[in-house]
Amino acid sequence: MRAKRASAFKNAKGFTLLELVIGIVVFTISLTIVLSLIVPQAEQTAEPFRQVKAAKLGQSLMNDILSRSYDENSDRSPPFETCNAKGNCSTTLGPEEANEDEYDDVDDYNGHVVSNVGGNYNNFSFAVTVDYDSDLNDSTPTDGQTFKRIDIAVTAPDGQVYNFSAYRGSY
Ligand SMILES: [Ca+2]
Ligand SMILES: [Ca+2]
Repeated sequence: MRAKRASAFKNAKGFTLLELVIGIVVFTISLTIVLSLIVPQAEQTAEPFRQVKAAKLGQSLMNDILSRSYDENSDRSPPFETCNAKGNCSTTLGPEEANEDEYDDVDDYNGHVVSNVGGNYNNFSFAVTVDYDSDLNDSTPTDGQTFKRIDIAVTAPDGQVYNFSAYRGSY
């Protein structure tokens, strides 16, 4: 009985080192192929999510900017006279205030850049430009002082840029 068991053990062969190495190589190659198929699909799944986030960020920024007055020289209290009526609209567009918290007219955001919004929008960045565009035609800016065009370029973490534009009239 003991002799029979010893003989059975002797006949049971394991894997040789060469077989093991070949097995590992084959496994590695198949894993690489499977991963190369899955990873791009995972990227594509994240794309609409980033687009929605960029749209939300762009829209909320635009709402915030549009809530400011048309111009530094437009009245923000009664009698609410516009700079056009007074004939003193800003000729240089940009902030008159030192801090963003104090921005009070739309063109204060001209040249405003945030390299990382942070929080829910980590690694999202944006840049704002504001210009006079009174015939509502982007190809001919700085043509009268009755409309300002606000452009926001939001850059997602993957480098994709989303552009948002709006006009603010003098009222
Ligand atoms: Ca201002
Ligand atoms: Ca200003």
